Amino acid sequence: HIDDSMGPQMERNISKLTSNTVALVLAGGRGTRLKQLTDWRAKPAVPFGGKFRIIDFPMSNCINSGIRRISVITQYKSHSLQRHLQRGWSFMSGQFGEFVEVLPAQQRMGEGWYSGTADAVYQNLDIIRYYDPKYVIILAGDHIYKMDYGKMIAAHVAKGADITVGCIPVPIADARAFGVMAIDGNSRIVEFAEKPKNPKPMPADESQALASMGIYVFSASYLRDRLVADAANGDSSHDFGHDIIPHAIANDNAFAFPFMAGNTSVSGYWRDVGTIDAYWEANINLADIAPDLNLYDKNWPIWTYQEQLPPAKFAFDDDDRRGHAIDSLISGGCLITGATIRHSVLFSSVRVHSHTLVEDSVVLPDVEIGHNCRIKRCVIDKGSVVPDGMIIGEDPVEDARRFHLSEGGIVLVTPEMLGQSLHEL
Ligand code: ADQ
Ligand code: ADP
Repeated sequence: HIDDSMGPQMERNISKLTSNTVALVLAGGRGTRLKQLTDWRAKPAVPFGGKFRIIDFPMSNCINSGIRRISVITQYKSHSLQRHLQRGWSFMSGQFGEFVEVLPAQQRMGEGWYSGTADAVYQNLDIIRYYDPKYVIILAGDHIYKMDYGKMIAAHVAKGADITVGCIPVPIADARAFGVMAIDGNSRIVEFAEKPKNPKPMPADESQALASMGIYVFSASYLRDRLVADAANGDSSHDFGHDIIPHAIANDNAFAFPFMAGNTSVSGYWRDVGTIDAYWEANINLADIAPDLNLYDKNWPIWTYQEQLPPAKFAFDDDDRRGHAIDSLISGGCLITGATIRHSVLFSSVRVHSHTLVEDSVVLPDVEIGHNCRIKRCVIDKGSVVPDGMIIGEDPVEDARRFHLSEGGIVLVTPEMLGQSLHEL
C-alpha cells in the first residue's frame, strides 16, 4: 500500500527509486492533427502557455520527481526541439551522473528509422543497458500535466509489477483516441484495447472510460526481454499500445496507476493538445480567472529555455490611445501600443500596434500585428506579420479561404498563409 502522506522514510524510499530510474521521453511523432503548426516542428516542440514548449511539462515532471537521467528520443522535424533542449535543458552537467540527452534515430540496430514507439526504445537498448537503471519510465513528449512520477514508481514496486501504465478517466466520446483498459480491485489490468471502436465504459461511471496516458514504468530487465522478443516478431507493429501492453496483460504482471488528486500536484489536469481546438482551448484556459492548470506553483516549477528579454510594455499611441490587456498572459519582450488585448495569450516578443483588438487568441512568439486589425479566436504561428487592417475571426467563409479554419471555429494563421516564406531555401 502506498501511503500518500509522505513521511521522511517514504520520501527516502522514493528518492532511492527515482535515482535508480532512467526516463525516456518519446518525442518523435508528428502530431498531424495540429495541422500547419507541426509543418516545421515536432509536436513536443510546439510553444505552450506563453513561454514554454509542450515537452517542458514531462521534462519538468522528471526533474521535480527526482529523475535526473533523461533521454529524449527524436525523429520527425526535430531541429527546433533539439535547439530548445540544448539551450534550456543542458543545465545538468553530467558531474553527478545526471543528464538530458537527445537520441535521434541513428540506425543503431538495423537500417531503418524508428518504425514504432517500441522500436524507438529497442534501437536504444544498448545505451539504456550502459546506464544500468533498475526502472525505466517511458513518457510521451506531448502532454500537458503535472505529475509526481515517484509515486507511480513506488506503486510499481509495491505491486511487484513488470509494467505499470498511467491511466485517467476520459469522456467516453473521446476514448477512441486512446488505449482503453479495465482493471480489477487490485489495479491489475485485466483488459486493454488500443484505440477501440467501441470503448468500454468504467463500471462506476458509464459516461467515462479508463484511458492509458501513454506513460509506462517498466522494470528494466523485463523491458529489455520484451523488446528483444518483439523485435524478432515479424507480425508486430513494434508499438507499445498495439503490441507490448496487450502481451504484458495476457502473460505478465501489468498494473494501472490512476492519475488523480493525491498523486499529482494539480487535481488530475492532463491534456493531449493534439488538435488546433484542444491547443487553443488549453492555452486560452490559462487566461481564465481560475485556470485548470496552475503555472504559479512554486513547489512544481515548469522549467524552460527563455531568451533574455525586456519586460512587456504597454504604451499610449500618438492619438493618446491606451495600450492595455485584460484577462491575458503577456510575455517578456511584448510591446502593446494603443491596442486592446482581451482574454488572450501573447508569447514572447509580440508587437501589437494601435487601433487593434486581439481577443480570445493565442499569439506565438515574434508575431507583429499591424494597425486597425481585429483578431478573434485565432492561433497565430511564430513570426507571422499580420498587415494593417486585417480582420480575422469574423467571417468563416473568408477565414477558411485564406487560413485554416478548425472544426471548432478557430482560425490558424501561419507566415506561409500570409504570403511570407520563412522557410525558403
Ligand atoms: P498515441 O497517442 O497514438 O497512443 P503514439 O503515436 O504512439 O501515441 O505516440 C506516443 C508518443 O511517442 C508521442 O509522444 C510521439 O511523439 C512519440 N512517437 C511516435 N512515434 C515515434 C517514433 N517513431 N519515434 C519516436 N517517438 C515516437 C499512445 C498509446 C495509447 C495512449 C495514448 C495517450 O498507444 O494507448 O492512450 O498514447 O496519449
Ligand atoms: P503604434 O504604431 O502602435 O502607434 P509606435 O511604434 O508609434 O506604436 O510606438 C508608440 C510608443 O510605444 C512609443 O512612443 C514608445 O513609448 C513605445 N515603443 C515603441 N517601440 C519601442 C521600442 N522598441 N522599445 C520601447 N518602447 C517602444
